[in-house]
Amino acid sequence: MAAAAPCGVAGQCRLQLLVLVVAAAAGRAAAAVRGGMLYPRESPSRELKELGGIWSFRADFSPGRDAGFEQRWYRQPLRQTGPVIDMPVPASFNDITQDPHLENYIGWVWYEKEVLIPQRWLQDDLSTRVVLRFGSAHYYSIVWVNGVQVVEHEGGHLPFEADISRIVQRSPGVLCRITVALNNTLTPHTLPPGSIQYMNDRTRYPKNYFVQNTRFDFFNYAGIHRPVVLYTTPSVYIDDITVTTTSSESVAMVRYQISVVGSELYSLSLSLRDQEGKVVATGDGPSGELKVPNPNLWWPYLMHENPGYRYFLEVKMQAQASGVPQEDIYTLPVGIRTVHVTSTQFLINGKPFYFHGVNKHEDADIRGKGLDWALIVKDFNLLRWLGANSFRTSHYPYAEEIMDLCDTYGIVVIDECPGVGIKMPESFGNKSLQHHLVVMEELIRRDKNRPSVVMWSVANEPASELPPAAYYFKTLIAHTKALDPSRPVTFVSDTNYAVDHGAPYVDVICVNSYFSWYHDPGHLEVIPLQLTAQFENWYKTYQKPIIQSEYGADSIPGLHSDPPAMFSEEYQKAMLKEYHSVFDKKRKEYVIGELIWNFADFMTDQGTTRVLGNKKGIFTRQRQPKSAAFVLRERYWKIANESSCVPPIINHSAHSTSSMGLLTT
Ligand code: GCB
Repeated sequence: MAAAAPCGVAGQCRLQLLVLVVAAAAGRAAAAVRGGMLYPRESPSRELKELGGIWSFRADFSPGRDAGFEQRWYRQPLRQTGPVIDMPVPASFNDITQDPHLENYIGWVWYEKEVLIPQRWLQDDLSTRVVLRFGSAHYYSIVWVNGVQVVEHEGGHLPFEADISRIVQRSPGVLCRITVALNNTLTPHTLPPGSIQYMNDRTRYPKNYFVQNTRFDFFNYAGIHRPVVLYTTPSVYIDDITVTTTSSESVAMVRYQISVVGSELYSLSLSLRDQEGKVVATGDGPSGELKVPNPNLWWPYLMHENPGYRYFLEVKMQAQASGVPQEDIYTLPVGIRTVHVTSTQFLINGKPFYFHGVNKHEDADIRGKGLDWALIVKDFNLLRWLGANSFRTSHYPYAEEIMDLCDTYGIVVIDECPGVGIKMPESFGNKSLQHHLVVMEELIRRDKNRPSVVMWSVANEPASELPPAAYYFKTLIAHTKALDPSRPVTFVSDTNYAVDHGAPYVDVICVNSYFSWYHDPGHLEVIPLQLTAQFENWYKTYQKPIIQSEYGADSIPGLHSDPPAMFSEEYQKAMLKEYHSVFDKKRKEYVIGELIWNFADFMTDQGTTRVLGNKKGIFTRQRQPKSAAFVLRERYWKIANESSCVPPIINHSAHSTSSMGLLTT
């Protein structure tokens, strides 16, 4: 990625101007995260207002990219400080215009929206709390409301919010101005890491020329990627709920812990309802256990005729605040399920689970990484058509709206944090580690109650052969386990088994390999030998179950070659078949999953190995199947048929779309 240089002074100064704020913030962010981050849901005590749509937007092309701060653009409407364009939210800003400078822009961009706050939210003088919440914004965000800074957040892919009650209550009836400054600069200490490189050779590059280098293989889309909402709670409110579940055949226990903010004097009552609305258990107080006789367990898709069963935990809080009674109600969906790992198996509800699924990206034409309901539902339909029971959120946490559907449909998730491309030695230092710990805290805080999430992945393909990786992953994985003892932890490795310093600390070995592609390109015949050796070496060394967490080949749809040649649809299919024959032997032993790289073609930086992006999708970026999709579909349904104890749900007809309706009910 290249851009016009930000400032006309020495390189070092330019680097500082651009990166300073992000780097300083990375240092500050080392504190543990505080409070809950419940998904905003309406209830009798909570209202919600979506702020999606058109926002005003300006990229700061000034020398140094810092005009917005120097001129304090947040103090008045953005249109008064210069030209603005319309920008959709949620969406990445990169592909919205025809301007290549904006597509490849690095630095600060500014968003603004003026919103009318409902009068009733402001009437009763601070007994209503008004919260401004961002589902995610990439990468570093500073938010002002009516010119007052309300929150600063480092990192894309995870939510952040601010209580803005006092600010909006100061000026009822007038438009409330929300201004966001967003910086997509990556440093060696951000997640993912990156670096700015200034090209000072004036015979080869124009003055002040720089590029942002990254070591990951997807386009560094930026913008307000997920929904922005305003929601209310009473001033005494349910801040967080943590639920864990255990079960035996005839009874399940739902253990809960609730935190309330705003008063010490409150009471809590809980009722757990089934899908018919019948109360199956009740409780009270901030922690305890609910006993559920004859529970309906949460089962993965294709493992049960009724996958994704969720109860609804209604938490009711009553309190007095300054003599005024307050009530808050929050309803949390709860799936009852257990997860265990043995040396050869991954057990969900005590039964062996085989991951037959995909790796995805949040990526599409025009909107980039912006949330898009039509795309989300289409993807779930394709996943179920494929017979996929799982995916990994490669290489960052996905939208909460996606995670909700995983819970609902029973799609099992390996939940990955944005620890991708950690290759530079300096990215293994304390500063990076501290930030990584915080990101895991934020991720677990957000997704801890999701039954679909069965394992955390703390990184993808780090340089785990470097000696500092040992301490780094030991600390990171121990921290993750301390935060959530109920789930196994992994990271995804492409390092040789003999020199991987992180692998001793994981519960499941996740390994990526591209035999016949990046290694021995064009030589499909090497796959059986090399893949067998890969599995045997890892198992011999660690005696832990193994997931083939990536394998794949690029294919250009419509490009044909027989005998199969690289980039043709035939080659992608042939590669799959070679891999599958080894999986079929090893899944009888300790291989517990296979996740194709990738579900769909996706955008990357430009480069000699990328043809308008990465083409390893089994679907195109527009979600049309390549030939490989049919190979995988046949295989996944076959595996599901073999292992399922419930024949009717997997009795699909190969090409019928109406069968999908049956499958999902
Ligand atoms: C990998 C990476 C993934 C890439 C993929 C590829 O190992 O984990 O992010 O996109 O290979 O296609 O090169």
